[in-house]
Amino acid sequence: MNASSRLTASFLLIASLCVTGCVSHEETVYQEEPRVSVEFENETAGRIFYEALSKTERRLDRSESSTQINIPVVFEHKTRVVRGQNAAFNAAVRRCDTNNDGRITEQEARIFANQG
Ligand SMILES: [Ca+2]
Repeated sequence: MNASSRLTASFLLIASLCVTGCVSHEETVYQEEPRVSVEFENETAGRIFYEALSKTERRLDRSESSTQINIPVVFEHKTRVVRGQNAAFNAAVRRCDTNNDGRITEQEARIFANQG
């Protein structure tokens, strides 16, 4: 095989990879984390917090991120990360418990609920 034939063979190999869809890989990763422990000042604080959390979850459906790596022509890799409900709960607690004392007061819950 001479140099010209090798070049032609390489070109045909790359072209056939492109025509057949190249190398593609797609994966979904589910991430769950333990719930942080938190206490509420009173029942009203808990109710306001959980109502606001449930509105947020309905609006966002589920936390999800996506990463896509493409090396043109030859390789494609997609990763989709789906975060579990505990992650949404923990993020809400971090936002709501503004002084980070592990206790959500009625005032903190009302502020969190009004942030939407
Ligand atoms: Ca607090």
